[in-house]
Amino acid sequence: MPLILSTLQQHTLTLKLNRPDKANAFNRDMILELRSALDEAEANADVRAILLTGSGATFCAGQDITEMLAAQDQNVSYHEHLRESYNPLVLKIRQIEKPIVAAINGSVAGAGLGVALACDLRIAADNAFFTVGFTGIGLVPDSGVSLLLPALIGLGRATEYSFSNLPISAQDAFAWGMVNRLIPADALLPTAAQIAMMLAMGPVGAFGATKKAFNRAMLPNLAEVLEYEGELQDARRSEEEHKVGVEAFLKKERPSFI
Ligand code: T3D
Repeated sequence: MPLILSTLQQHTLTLKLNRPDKANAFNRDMILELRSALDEAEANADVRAILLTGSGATFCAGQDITEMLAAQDQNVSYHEHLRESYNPLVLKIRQIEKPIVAAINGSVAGAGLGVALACDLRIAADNAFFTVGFTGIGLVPDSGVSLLLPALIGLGRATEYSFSNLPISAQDAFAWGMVNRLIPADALLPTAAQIAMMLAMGPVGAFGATKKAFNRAMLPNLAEVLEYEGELQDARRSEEEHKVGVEAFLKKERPSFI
């Protein structure tokens, strides 16, 4: 079963994260498949807009925590993992000179939030939830979340929701500017596809140049921030808080950090 489902219609490539029984959490293979789908989309002149969404009831739960546990056992550096996985993925989403729309069909957390925030537009189902996620397992926001979240909702709210790890409702996300449109859940995909197809019919060269201008104006330090997140994440990796958070998640318990 492919981990990324892809369909091309009216110059719009829909990419669907496809691990619905795992809340579309990213494992290594899914990240690689998404990266190569984006590389192909970038090179294919027939693709003029990209729509990213999730299968089932969740957009994406971020890094697969069971895989993270295996990486712990094998002593794999989180910094190296980020360098090979989410950092190039987030940079690619920002660098592709074509509009990328995220259709957020349910909960989104962790690196899934980073990927959604890196997209150009976010169209969310009215029952979607946005959880920062990282601190819940004793980690630091990565995948660009430490730059993109405060840029979109302000430092105060970004700090509050990173610390509390409480979900942000779609309604608040819309009111705070993190989401461009709210759509009733059953109409999300057709509406988001229509928006992406309209963009595909537009001056895509100018859209690409606009992205470059916004990247330069608002996110000139994105690559450096991704590197720094990796450094911090590596330090968090060996902390007791991370162990406690992961164990609690796997046991479906509330972590006790004291
Ligand atoms: O180097 C590195 O890799 C470091 C990088 C880290 C990047 C990160 O992304 S860290 C953050 C990881 N993600 C999280 O902490 C989020 C954890 N998940 C959640 O908070 C919730 O699952 C959601 C808010 C995303 C969705 O909630 P809900 O109620 O819709 O679904 P659920 O019941 O919690 O999850 C459904 C299933 O997916 C469930 O499995 P089960 O019980 O049906 O067998 C759950 O365990 C599984 N699942 C959810 N998230 C993950 C996951 N399995 C593995 N990894 C997950 N992240």
